[in-house]
Amino acid sequence: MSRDSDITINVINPNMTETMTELIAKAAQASAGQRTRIVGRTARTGAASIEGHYDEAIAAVGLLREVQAGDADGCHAHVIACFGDPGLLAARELSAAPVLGIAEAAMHAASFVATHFSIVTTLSRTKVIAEHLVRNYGMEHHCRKVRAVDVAVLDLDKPEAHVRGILLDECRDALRQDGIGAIVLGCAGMADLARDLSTELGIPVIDGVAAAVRFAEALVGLGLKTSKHGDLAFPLPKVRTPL
Ligand code: 5HY
Repeated sequence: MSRDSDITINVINPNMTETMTELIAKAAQASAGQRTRIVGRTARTGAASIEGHYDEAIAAVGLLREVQAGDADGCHAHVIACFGDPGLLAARELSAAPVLGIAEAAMHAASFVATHFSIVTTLSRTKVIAEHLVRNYGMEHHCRKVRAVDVAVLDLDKPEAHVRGILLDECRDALRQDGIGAIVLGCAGMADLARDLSTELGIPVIDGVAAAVRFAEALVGLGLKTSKHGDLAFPLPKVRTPL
């Protein structure tokens, strides 16, 4: 694929809330290059929002179904737009196209622009999921702390939740206390707040949706695809219930 041809990126919201997919797709298209078309997809099975291990487990099949649909439509890369990166490795098995999780992308972007960062996520109960990912991605050296604002995922876009103010206060505490140079936002539903918070705080505030879209473009531009040698080879043929 030559560097300047059109590409299509399949941006999947693994929860079942269409309004959240609209916010995510808008943020993705706003951060994408001129020749990139974003296709936003919403899981049709699973949970209205993903706020724990159980939600992640039941969301995975719905996510994989949308990866399959994106491949059938010839998309060049997939983005899993949920901060737990649910089903990431299974999606990489299923598809030859690059698959980016927004948590992994955001952490790597943060590590390129700051030696240390903190993550600010939604509910306290999901902090452990982000902490597991920090270890899985080898980010323990860079990530100083995972914080939570205890606002539910589906309340993030409610004006009465005062999310911007609450996030700003938590980010300011992180700046004062954690010895960091950047903040990673821990939910796809915060994608539209990153630029404004970054301007207000004067530090990089990273939204994983934008980071994943840009990294996906770079991988496609490099002509890189998911390796089909080893653990990410296509699933072995066997009897399975269809996705
Ligand atoms: C997300 N949940 O990005 C995660 C955020 C979280 O439905 N979309 C969700 O709290 O883990």
